[in-house]
Amino acid sequence: MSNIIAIQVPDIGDFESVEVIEVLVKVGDVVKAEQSLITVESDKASMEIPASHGGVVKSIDVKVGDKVKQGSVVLSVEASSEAAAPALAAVASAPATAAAPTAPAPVAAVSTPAPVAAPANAAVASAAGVSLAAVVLPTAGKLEMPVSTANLPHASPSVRKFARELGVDLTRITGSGPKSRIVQEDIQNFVKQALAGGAGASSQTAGTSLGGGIDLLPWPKVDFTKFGAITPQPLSRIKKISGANLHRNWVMIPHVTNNDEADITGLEDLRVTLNKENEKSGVKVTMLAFLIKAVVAALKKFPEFNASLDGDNLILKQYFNIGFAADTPNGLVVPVIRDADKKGILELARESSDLAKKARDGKLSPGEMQGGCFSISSLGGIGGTNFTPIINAPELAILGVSRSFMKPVWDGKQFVPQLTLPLSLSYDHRVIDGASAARFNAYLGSLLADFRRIAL
Ligand code: CAO
Repeated sequence: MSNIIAIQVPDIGDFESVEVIEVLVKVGDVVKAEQSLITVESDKASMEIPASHGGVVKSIDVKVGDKVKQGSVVLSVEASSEAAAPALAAVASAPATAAAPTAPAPVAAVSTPAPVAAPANAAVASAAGVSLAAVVLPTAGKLEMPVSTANLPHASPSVRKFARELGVDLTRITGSGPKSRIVQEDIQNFVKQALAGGAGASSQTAGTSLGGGIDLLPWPKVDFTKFGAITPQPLSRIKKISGANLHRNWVMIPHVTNNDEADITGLEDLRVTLNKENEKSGVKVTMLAFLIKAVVAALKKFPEFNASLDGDNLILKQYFNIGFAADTPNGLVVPVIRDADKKGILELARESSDLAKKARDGKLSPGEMQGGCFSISSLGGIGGTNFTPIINAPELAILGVSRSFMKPVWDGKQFVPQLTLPLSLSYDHRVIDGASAARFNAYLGSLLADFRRIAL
């Protein structure tokens, strides 16, 4: 024996009529007593209207946007005689066949239990001054205004519950519903974004909740033609690849840059002399070759710089492959000089020059850009005083070199001219401390100031 029960909106307190903003069930659903059926919203609060009885939903009498008040029929359920009692367990165990149509039965009009409320907006929530628990706990009798002293986002109780189940902090979400209300889809999108962002970041995000994700505003959409003529130009293949890598590295690695200066007065004299002596060899000795040699010596002294992070492990490398940024017409590439520790200055100069030419001609093989331990980005031939080079993951540091300049230095008796090379060392602060970076950079400077130290 079953009967049809029309479930009505109960006493909702001082509210004359409220708008239906969500219908949470559909025809054919088996609902339990106390289960939320619809969410309604006044200008002050949103609340869920729960079922007074369990059963199978036979018809739904409201839709989103309708105005309802106390006594409005929300929907009808067909309840068996046992299920008609508002006992949650009885309905929960009702067989699926309960959904089968039966002969028309008398319709009994009943009101639902007291609604469950949530604040319509933060201002109301904080004005109410009650505890946040009221948002989700059923209240007896009339609607009580829920609350919190904090700014609560605008979302219905069911959406709040959904967010709680997923551990999502609603204050991080911008609602796409009417009056910026957060709807279930906003939470699903937020979780999707967080998962997509976290997928490539396993070691970095380990132990971080979704609340620790990067929650950025959407990229500005501007119709540039409103302001003048434009010419769209696709990014080169190299720019697309290097851009994505640079972006990941910049976002995922906590960069700090230590700036220092090296006295290269003597080294530049040596370089010029060597080039004069080697004029016929066809190999031009570059500052880059000296830098590679000095960097290898510094990496030997500070092994944590010649390493990569793998989860909680530091992978210390026993080899010394040094990459250098090469500017090409199509964008930035980083060829790698392998086993730089086993090569002399002339060999390093020749190899870096060959690799830079190959890079500019677009002829580098993938293997020639792999296996680097540390990179150097030299803008010295172009200009600048200092800059922040972006670490080439999974390396832990990169040396940026700017244009050398003459500066007067006091030697105790007089000012003497000093050719000075700016060194900008960016390092991964998860592994390398500021003091270690300062020591590495200062040591590198001391090697460049007196290259004989490399032999020590
Ligand atoms: N200070 C002053 N002059 C410098 C210098 C410095 N730090 N470094 C190089 N120079 C001079 C050279 O002596 C050379 O002068 P001459 O022609 O009179 O001999 C001139 O600048 C050109 O040098 P170069 O840059 O061609 O040669 P290099 O070996 O120093 O560098 C390479 C080679 C591949 C690093 C360079 O060509 C290059 O591509 N640099 C750009 C790297 C880049 O884009 N970095 C940014 C990446 S984003 O972080």
